[in-house]
Amino acid sequence: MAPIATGVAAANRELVVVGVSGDGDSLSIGLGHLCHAIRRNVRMLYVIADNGVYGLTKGQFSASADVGSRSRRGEPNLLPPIDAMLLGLSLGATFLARGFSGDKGQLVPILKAGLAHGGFALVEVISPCVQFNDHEGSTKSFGYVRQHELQEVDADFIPSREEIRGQQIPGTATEVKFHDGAAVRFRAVPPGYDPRDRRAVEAYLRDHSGHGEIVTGLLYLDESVPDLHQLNGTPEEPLWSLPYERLCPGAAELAQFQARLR
Ligand SMILES: Cc1ncc(C[n+]2csc(CCOP(=O)(O)OP(=O)(O)O)c2C)c(N)n1
Ligand SMILES: [Mg+2]
Repeated sequence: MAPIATGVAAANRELVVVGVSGDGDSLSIGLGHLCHAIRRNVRMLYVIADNGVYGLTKGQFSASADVGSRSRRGEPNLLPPIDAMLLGLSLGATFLARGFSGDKGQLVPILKAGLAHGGFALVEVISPCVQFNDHEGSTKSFGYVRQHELQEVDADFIPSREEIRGQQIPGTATEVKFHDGAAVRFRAVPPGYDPRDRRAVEAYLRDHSGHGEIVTGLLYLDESVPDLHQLNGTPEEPLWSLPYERLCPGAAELAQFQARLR
């Protein structure tokens, strides 16, 4: 997604560019692409729906999986996670935020702020996978349904459960329980937290990572960095609207250019 979004954004300043990706796409398979979109400060909102697995390909660990976290089959993940926020900080990202898919109260303003940011806004949304419910003994597990279903149409099955919601209180940890008893602890940044103090932000994130809590909120903001358009001097008008005469320098210009290379 990132290279396509970068091209779209570079070619047309008038578009509002929003890209939605996964943790596998962003932190494993497409990590290089994400890194360079951050470096270029592409004017876009980049949302990572982070569930810690490659959901589409049946639940292998992604690079955001925590050490010791177990797969559906029970194997533990042994590799250390890549923290998208710390990654962003180290690459010079200008807007970093983390939210929880079950806490709209916090997430909606974060997404609005990301859309208003004049550069690359990275929002990681912790989005627990519905397959948490896919355990032995459940009559809504994939296995149970496969055994009992009458296959009339070729469709997959997602068990339906009550929506899980949680409201975070700034500065405190909020525990969110899942239907299978698993829990995730979120910590919204405390009042007075300064998202412009890069060193303090990094120290805060490092202090809180690895203790079973997920720090959320607008974590880092820098509005002083030029975006891709300022850095590359892209034209004000969308590329598609430029007339042929402006896009093509002409034969004489080309001959002059080639002469310089001889
Ligand atoms: C370059 C490349 N490698 C591998 C794949 C195969 N593939 C398709 S989806 C996927 C996992 C995506 O995981 P994630 O981004 O976390 O999305 P989720 O399904 O969890 O929402 C993989 C490995 C691919 N599409 N492209
Ligand atoms: Mg995923």
